[in-house]
Amino acid sequence: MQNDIPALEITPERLYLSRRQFMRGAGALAASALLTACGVPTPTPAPTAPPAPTAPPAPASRAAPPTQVASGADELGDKWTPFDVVTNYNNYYEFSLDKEPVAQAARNFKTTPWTVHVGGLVNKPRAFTLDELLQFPHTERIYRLRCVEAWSMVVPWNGFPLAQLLAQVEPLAQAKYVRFETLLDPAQMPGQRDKYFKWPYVEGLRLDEAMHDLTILATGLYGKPLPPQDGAPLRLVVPWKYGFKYVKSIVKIDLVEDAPVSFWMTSSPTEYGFYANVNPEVSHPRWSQATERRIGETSRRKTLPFNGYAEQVAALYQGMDLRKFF
Ligand SMILES: Nc1nc2c(c(=O)[nH]1)N[C@H]1C(S)=C(S)[C@@H](COP(=O)(O)O)O[C@H]1N2
Ligand SMILES: [Mo]
Repeated sequence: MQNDIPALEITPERLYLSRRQFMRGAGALAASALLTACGVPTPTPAPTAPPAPTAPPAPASRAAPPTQVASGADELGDKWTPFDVVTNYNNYYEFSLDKEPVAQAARNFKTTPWTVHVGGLVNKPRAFTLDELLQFPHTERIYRLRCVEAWSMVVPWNGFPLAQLLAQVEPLAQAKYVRFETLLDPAQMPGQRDKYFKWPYVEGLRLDEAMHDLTILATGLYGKPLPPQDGAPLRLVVPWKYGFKYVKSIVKIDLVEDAPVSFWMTSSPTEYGFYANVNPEVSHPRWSQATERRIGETSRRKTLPFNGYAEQVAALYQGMDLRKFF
């Protein structure tokens, strides 16, 4: 099925990075110096009571996945990307810098037992087992996923709002951001032996972004438990941001005072910012973000501001210069 996927029109990250890796020997890489230039403003207050979920609860059961994979469309009328594509075209640098080999490389990834430690600036720090996480009331969310590499998919996720988890630990008033960490286990994740990157993968959100009802922790897709290649057993989904914010196989969530420095900000600080809101008007330094290729389609489509979720989230950024805070 790999043949169904047209080649990327842009330079894949790995080619660029391997070039950089080559240049590093010549002392051409001075990455970290720019990190302090990433100023982050004081967050706006968190929105009040998020709207009730629209879809009926659809827990990703551990037992007997359905044999029939249903299909549908998002609210714009665009079809779900086929299950086989969603689960075979993956970005997951812990397993491979190429997309197609990830599923095979991750197939034996151990997701039980699994514990997620939630702490930092909270009243009630606590460890959640996977079974406890699966007990949060789940919903199905049909979301567009727009990768910074300018391709996109439509994915039917199963999960629960991150806000519900955060409510249980009771963030303190000083908590302004949420920091997420992927499992660090080079024995299982061969990519983590690559010294070019600083492991584990880290991502972050402003607290009000984290509390927004669109932000979910996914435990499944297509009504099945999340496959390892898609971030099992638990990954973040923030549909108005570029896909690299969707940190996979989360083991640690901390409420913090300062903006976390993400994996991609560390790896390539001039190219990847903290916010990473989908924005057709702000080009990546190496390509335009004005259009995208929906996987399975031949012609390109226009990229929508905030990936089509502007109505729900634009208010979070009122008064901010989104060219500066990219
Ligand atoms: N831990 C971890 N999380 C990650 C990545 C990664 O390399 N490692 N890649 C990100 C990127 S760039 C994208 S586009 C999405 C892809 O999610 P998918 O493979 O489920 O489509 O995962 C994100 N989460
Ligand atoms: Mo991505």
